[in-house]
Amino acid sequence: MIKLYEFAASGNCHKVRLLLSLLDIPYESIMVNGATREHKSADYLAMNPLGQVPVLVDGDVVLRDSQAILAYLARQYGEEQADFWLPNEPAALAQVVVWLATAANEVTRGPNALRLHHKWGRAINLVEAETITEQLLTVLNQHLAASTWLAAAHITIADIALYPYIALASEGKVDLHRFPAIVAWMKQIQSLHGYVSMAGIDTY
Ligand SMILES: N[C@@H](CCC(=O)N[C@@H](CS)C(=O)NCC(=O)O)C(=O)O
Repeated sequence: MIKLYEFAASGNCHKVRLLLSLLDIPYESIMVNGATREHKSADYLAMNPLGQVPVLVDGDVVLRDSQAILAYLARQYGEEQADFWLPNEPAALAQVVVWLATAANEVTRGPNALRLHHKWGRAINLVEAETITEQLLTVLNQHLAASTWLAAAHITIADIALYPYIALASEGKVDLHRFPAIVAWMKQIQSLHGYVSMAGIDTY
């Protein structure tokens, strides 16, 4: 059975949980003990030398990085049409990668950083994180005002990759009600069959 090494409060882990649930894939959740720094132990570093969650283990496949894990699950388990969650067509594939890169960069340096600061007291460059967040949410809202989903005419792993830290933004003192198209997008994700939430995500 697939094993997911994770922290309960991690949005990066939640995107993996969400796709596993939407695809109805059974898995074993292994909670890594952050308090004892289990993610920096030799055994854990053998799976992920960066010492981060999530890590997914599926037989011989050992994967770090939430974006990479989404891509793997999409191709390995994604419904009858293998290219539904991660399109094959070059332009559509590139659009998905645009948003996966945004999840790894602007989302991490913006809303994710603000949440780390306001929820757990992490020292960050507050002005920079607020500026990145404002620009990101403005661009995202404009994009979603014109398209129902981020990268295709249907949901893809791009939507899953962005969703958790956007939906958790209020924990970083960000008011999403100024961005109606983002709220509508979160609402449609929350209405999907198999949707799972996590502590800190409001219901829209
Ligand atoms: N790019 C990685 C980032 C993973 C990451 O930053 N994980 C955090 C939790 S959300 C972590 O393990 N932090 C502990 C540490 O870096 O020591 C991904 O998308 O999975």
